[in-house]
Amino acid sequence: MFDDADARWMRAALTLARRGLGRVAPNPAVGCVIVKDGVVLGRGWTQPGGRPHAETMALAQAGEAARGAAAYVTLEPCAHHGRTPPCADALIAAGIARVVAAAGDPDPRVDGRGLSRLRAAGIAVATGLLEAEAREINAGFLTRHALGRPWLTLKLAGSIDGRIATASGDSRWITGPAARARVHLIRAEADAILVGMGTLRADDPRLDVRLAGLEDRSPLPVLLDPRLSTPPSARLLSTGRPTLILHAPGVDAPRAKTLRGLGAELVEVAAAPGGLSPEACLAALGARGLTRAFCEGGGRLAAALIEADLVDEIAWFTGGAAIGSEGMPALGPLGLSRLAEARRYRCVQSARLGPDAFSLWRRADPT
Ligand code: AOF
Ligand code: ZN
Repeated sequence: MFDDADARWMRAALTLARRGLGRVAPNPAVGCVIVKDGVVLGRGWTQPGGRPHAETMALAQAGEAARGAAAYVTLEPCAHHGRTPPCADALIAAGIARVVAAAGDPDPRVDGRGLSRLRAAGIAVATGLLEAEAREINAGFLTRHALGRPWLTLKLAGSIDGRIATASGDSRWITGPAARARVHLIRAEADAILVGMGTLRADDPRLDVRLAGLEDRSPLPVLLDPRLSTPPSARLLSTGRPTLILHAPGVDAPRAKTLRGLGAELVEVAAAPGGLSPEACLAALGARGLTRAFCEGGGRLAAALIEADLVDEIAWFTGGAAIGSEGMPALGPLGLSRLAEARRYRCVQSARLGPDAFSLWRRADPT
């Protein structure tokens, strides 16, 4: 059904799709390439804010030449009337002869209708080419549709012995510039970045993207602040970017007013022993349309998310310092007595970044 050229064009479409990550929520990041006689006539990807869709952009580039061409799309073209007419109709109107789609769209407004509309119009339709790669790019969109919460990547950065700071809290820097640049790249592809109060107090972070050319890709900062104890002087509140603060019921009203006055958006979520309910926090982010969340600490929040089995992926950065057992551990207590009870992750990627190491771990399927 597919030949080498099909795979090559779909790979190009997947590369274009990635450009949208972190800027298109709640929409998926889709890529589209329009090809005729081995020549690319149009390239498109979902635009910031989620519209125009990838197909619209690629068709506009191809113009009249699209007649008789093939379209490679990383997701089934949409079939619903949103802010613009359906992409399936646009492909039909442009005279596209063949559509190759990598994956289906679970949005109930689409869900097979895009492809059947194309088939009904006499277009040759093939699906499933590089589907795993496409699903990987849209893990956020798919997770939100399936579970009502964003895909969650947890960052852990520690010493050679898994400590994130010395006993006195000194943590700058365990990893070097190359590892920290990679963290900023992950931030750039996230819709939201989560931290707990321990990290806010210890680091007073800005949680933005400080990579040349990607400064406008900073995700929405989300503070998990049960009792609304964020100090009004927090650097995060003076960046001019919106900040979301999740808090427990029954917080101090004047404090809420002060934080709102500084531009923060406050959302109440259910409490749980020791803080906020991790499930309720992620559900609140999903309800707000966020599809990709990146948690940057600290150890207690990380442990709570792992315990609730909400962590889809762990980005683990190791620096070469040996800190010793007085140092602060990467994870707070998990209360395990038997290893059989431990959450398991499997390594799917690893790389050396300067003198440091990076590895990516995915939730292991239950055995
Ligand atoms: C496509 N190409 O590039 C994207 C699609 O709010 P709307 O009207 O933009 O519709 C959002 C839905 O459209 C989204 O849930 C998903 O089903 C689809 N996204 N479809 O054909 C694209 N981003
Ligand atoms: Zn569309």
